[in-house]
Amino acid sequence: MIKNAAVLVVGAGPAGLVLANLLQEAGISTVVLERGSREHVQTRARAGFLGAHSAKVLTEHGLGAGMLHNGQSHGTCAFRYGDSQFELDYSTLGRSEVHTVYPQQNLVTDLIAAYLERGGDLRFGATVTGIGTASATVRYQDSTGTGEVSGRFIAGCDGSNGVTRTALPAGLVTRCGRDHGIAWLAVLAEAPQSMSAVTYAVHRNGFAGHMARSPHVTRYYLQVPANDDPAGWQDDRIWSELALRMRADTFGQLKEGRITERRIVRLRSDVVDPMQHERLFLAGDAASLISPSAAKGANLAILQAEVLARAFTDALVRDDESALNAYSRTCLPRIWRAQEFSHWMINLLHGPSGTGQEADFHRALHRTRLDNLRDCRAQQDLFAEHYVGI
Ligand code: RFL
Repeated sequence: MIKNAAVLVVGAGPAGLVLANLLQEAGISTVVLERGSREHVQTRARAGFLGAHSAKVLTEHGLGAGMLHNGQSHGTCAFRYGDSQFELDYSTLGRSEVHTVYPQQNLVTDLIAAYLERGGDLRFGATVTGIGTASATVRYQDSTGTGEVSGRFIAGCDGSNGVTRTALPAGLVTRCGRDHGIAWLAVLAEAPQSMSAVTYAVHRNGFAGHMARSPHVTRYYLQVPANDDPAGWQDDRIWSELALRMRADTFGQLKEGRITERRIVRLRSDVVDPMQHERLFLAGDAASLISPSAAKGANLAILQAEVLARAFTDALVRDDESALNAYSRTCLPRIWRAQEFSHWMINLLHGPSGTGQEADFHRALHRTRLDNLRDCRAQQDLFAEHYVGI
């Protein structure tokens, strides 16, 4: 039996946990229902790059101790293409902001600990199966059977395959999106970073990426055919393909290590508009899935959780629902700005395939786009502003 609370939060990812912590800080009762086990959510490796705004939100609300202590500040990225490489020190470009590298599973672990330490009600193994948007009721299933819990509001923070977005009535809500037709083999290696910067390599065989996660763990990406089987990618094959696309012979060998994760990630994006109906409000991937090409998903989730926490607080403490009514209007322009930049990054990182005059034409345009970023200060400032900002 789960006790009723003012806000029922579905999902304990970055969106749900930041929201629950901020509401708890404002003295608003919450209950978080999470399908997975605590161990599952605390070990789910996904994001790693937190933008300046995310770091600020976490720090301002006393949730940033782990990030500040163990995270690494990161302010450069490099592009390799043809036989050249250039580096952008984005900490000195645009708004002179940096990323903090802090693995998402560590952040989720910190947020769970903070919420529970302050007496939060978080139910693991509780799968939400139905939503009453007008009554703010949630039906769930856990090890004891099925149950129902009521509140004043529901926050749908259960990701892009969750149940809350399906509760928005089709006739009143539009959902647009696309499968970019591109897949990455996402790899985690028990190895220190091979380069000092995030490195994006454009190669005829496809894109390859290198990103730090911690002093002992590095994330790599390899563009692969959309229906590829990760089991076909043995460690040796991964390292040799990475070395080829990263031009390791020219720019330095990769620091290899045991590969602990290999999974196919399809690049997909979508946006739900509006992100709210009656008493239900979506945040994070539930509202908008964004491809990982520009590392925006967790950052958008934190931003929306912050906006939503403020709006719920206005409604519940000050009896003012104007911010809640404007929630979608407040968030959607920022979501679209992040979507636009992520889409631009997809085009920058993936060269055209095939042969023939048309492919050659697109290849030359693509190379010129990279040259422009290398040579044009105005482009670099714009890039930096969108790359770290939200
Ligand atoms: P999450 O993290 O998916 O959490 C949703 C939670 O809801 C639970 N759930 C349910 N609970 C109860 N009942 C149900 N019916 C439920 N259905 C689902 C799930 O178990 C889960 O715990 O969503 P949230 O909070 O919106 O956070 C979004 C981020 O996780 C996501 O956008 C990022 O990971 C995207 N992303 C990155 N974002 C960044 O900002 N920077 C990065 O560097 C970055 N790298 C990445 C990424 C995503 C990746 N993948 C795997 C797609 C790298 C990768 C490889």
